Amino acid sequence: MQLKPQEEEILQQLDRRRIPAHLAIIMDGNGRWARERGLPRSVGHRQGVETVRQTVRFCDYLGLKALTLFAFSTENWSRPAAEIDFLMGLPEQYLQTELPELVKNNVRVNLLGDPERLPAQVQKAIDEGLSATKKNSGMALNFALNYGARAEIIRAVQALAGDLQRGKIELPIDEKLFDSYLDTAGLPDPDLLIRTGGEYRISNFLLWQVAYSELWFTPVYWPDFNRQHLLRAIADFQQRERRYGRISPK
Ligand code: V07
Repeated sequence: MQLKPQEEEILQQLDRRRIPAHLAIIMDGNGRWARERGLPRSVGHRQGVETVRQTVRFCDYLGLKALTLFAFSTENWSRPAAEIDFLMGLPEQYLQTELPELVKNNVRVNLLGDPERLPAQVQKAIDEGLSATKKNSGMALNFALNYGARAEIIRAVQALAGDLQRGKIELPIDEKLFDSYLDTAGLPDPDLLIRTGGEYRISNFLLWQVAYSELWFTPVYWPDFNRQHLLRAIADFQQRERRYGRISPK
């Protein structure tokens, strides 16, 4: 990958052995990016997809094990119908151009969230992406679509309660068992959560999984987020001391 000199410089300073295994991103600020340029929101979303393309490539290049992107929340259904229609075309558009490269690079696509409410066409496009990459053993690329963390937790509890009733599992219920019912089963928890767009909230994203994640916020709008920003986030992540509630060893 051809990097700019400034990018090379930050990369040199990183500890390549301490790249976060799992990065999660709340991709916010597309609408405001467009508005500030006098452009329709759809242009911001389209530019946002371009940032997704670049980010996925770069994370794979850096050797991340998992990348989770918050693409559409359960709350986003309250947006105008025309905007939702446009957004629902993006998964197919993205996969149409990127799937060959994802397959070639051994990336595995996953979906987080409840697929039931997604339009049939979106489900079909994503199913194709899932099946074309399901045997891949490289980076896990997770799209959270019609996702809400509380709804995910409730779905997990419902499935778990069902299995308990049918005698498929036994008490006690511990964290590991509960984890296996979440949409993120089998993935490590995110080491780092990035939110772009200047808001300082988790907004019902991966509530259980981010219990110990480092949080990194930036005012940069998602369409403007680039490799340099990502490298800075990782550099900051590596500067922080992760203690998981223990006291400092010093
Ligand atoms: C969406 C672009 C990124 C900024 C945030 C909102 C708009 C990629 C996908 C996607 C989803 C599933 C999939 C492949 C790609 C996507 C939506 C919105 C709804 F399998 N970007 N992106 N989906 N945006």
